[in-house]
Amino acid sequence: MKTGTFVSCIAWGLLSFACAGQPSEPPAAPESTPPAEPPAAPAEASPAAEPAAAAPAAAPRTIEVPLEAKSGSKLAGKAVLTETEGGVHVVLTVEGIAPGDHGAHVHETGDCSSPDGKSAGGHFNPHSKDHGLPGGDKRHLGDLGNITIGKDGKGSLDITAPGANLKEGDAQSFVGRAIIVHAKKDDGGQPVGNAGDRLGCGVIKG
Ligand SMILES: [Cu+2]
Repeated sequence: MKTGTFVSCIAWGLLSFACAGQPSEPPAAPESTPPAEPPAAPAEASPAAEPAAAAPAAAPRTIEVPLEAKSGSKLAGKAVLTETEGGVHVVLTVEGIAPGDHGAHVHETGDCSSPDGKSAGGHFNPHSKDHGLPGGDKRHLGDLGNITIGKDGKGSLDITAPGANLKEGDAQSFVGRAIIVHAKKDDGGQPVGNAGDRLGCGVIKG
């Protein structure tokens, strides 16, 4: 072997070695990067949540209205109002006033602040009808007739006011108005039944 060949071989060997040693593989890092995994199971809409939120309570709406004494009376009591298919069912219970009949109405303004109860305004009468007693077509929407008080000073009235409701903001709603119990009987006369002073007042709050 001539020296030249030897050198060549060495050179080739070195070259080969160098070539072989040349790290020709692509860097491991990029390939070894794990493919982005899909995010952990996406939160699927809970099937129970939606129907539960969509179904409002079916119970009829009931509002309890405590009455405050007015015009120096000793009246105590409350009204319980429930919206029904036929109107607003009113159960009025009162004590502490003289035996006999006392006019009861829903008045237009939910304000019982004045000592005589007149802050509650006139009868609730959104259809501008004549005043009347229950049972007739001629009536204010807020006309409830009379509550009869016994010798013990106690009495109750159970009546449904047709056409009224307890919906917020509705033109025929009793919400935001006031219940008044008067000193005298509502005789059905115009314009408001001659029922006299206001002995009790309660704001119908929604
Ligand atoms: Cu009245």
